[in-house]
Amino acid sequence: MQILSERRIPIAIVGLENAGKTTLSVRLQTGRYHQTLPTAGLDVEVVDVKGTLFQLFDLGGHQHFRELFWRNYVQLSQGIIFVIDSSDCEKLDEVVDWLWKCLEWNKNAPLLILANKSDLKHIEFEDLIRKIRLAKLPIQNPHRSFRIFEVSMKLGTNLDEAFSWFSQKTSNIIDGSQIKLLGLYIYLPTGIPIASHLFTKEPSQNLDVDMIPGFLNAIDQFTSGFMGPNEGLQSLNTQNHCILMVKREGVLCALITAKDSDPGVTRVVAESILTYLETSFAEKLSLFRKDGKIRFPKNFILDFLEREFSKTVIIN
Ligand SMILES: Nc1nc2c(ncn2[C@@H]2O[C@H](COP(=O)(O)OP(=O)(O)OP(=O)(O)O)[C@@H](O)[C@H]2O)c(=O)[nH]1
Ligand SMILES: [Mg+2]
Repeated sequence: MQILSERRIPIAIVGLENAGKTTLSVRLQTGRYHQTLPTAGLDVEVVDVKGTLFQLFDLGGHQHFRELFWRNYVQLSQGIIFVIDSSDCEKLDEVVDWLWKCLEWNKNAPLLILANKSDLKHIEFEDLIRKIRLAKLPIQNPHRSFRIFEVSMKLGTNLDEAFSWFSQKTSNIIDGSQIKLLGLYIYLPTGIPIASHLFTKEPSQNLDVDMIPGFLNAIDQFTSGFMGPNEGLQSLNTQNHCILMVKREGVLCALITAKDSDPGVTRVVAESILTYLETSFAEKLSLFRKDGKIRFPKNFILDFLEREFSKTVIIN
């Protein structure tokens, strides 16, 4: 039960450069306003927001980072926060462009739009709503939850209201969702898998061949230390499958799912497995160590999935 409460909901914070994304992330972590620097790449933070544990991907807003990272992280998030600098009218066309790209990449995740910098001279709220074509959102998907708030990250105005709504909308998001798990691998940095399960009966027929080189290449990057601290994950899509890799504290968890599985849910499962491993290793390390080697009980993770995710994770 303790593990369930430690599920981290992946949330992408997007918005053009200088919008106030990092200011938001810092405020959620510390409860205060602090001066920030532009984000080079992305920052990953875990924060408790009104009782919901969020894994925040604070993505760099410069054009270069938008093209490099946004799609990947928006696709695998279970909630999207789009921050707009409402005092900068010149960039609004670009804002609309990228907002709708994000909405196309992820058509289901709850969306929180924050019209930031309300403490400065800014565009009228109604004009902004019209400009970003918010009325069109229910046409794209009538089931997506979305709201827009006028806020000031600097003063903290309206953030309480915005996050009461958002944490409530995102906290029960995986209820009822299912993923089809085809493979599960846990690697240590030495490159040795401490758990490996392939659930398809005839791997050569059922798994795309083109997926294997990409997968091996990612494992290779992990073991040779190329995967830096901020590149906690990689995902690969092939015609029929999706591989999601999450790295934490020197352990890599790779899950292979059927293509129609929601990557956001897959990510929550991968994160929970890693949390479970961390807790178990800390508490029961002596159980795993024999003759100075780590021996991993064969069905250790499968039993965990059966216990905690029997309704979410479907194994062939
Ligand atoms: N006046 C005012 N300034 C703000 C507010 N929120 C953020 N800022 C300022 O706007 C600037 C940019 O904020 P950041 O949070 O670093 O912006 P960002 O969206 O993370 O930018 P990138 O990392 O480059 O994508 C900083 O100088 C902040 O102090 C606000 O509500 N009001
Ligand atoms: Mg930033």
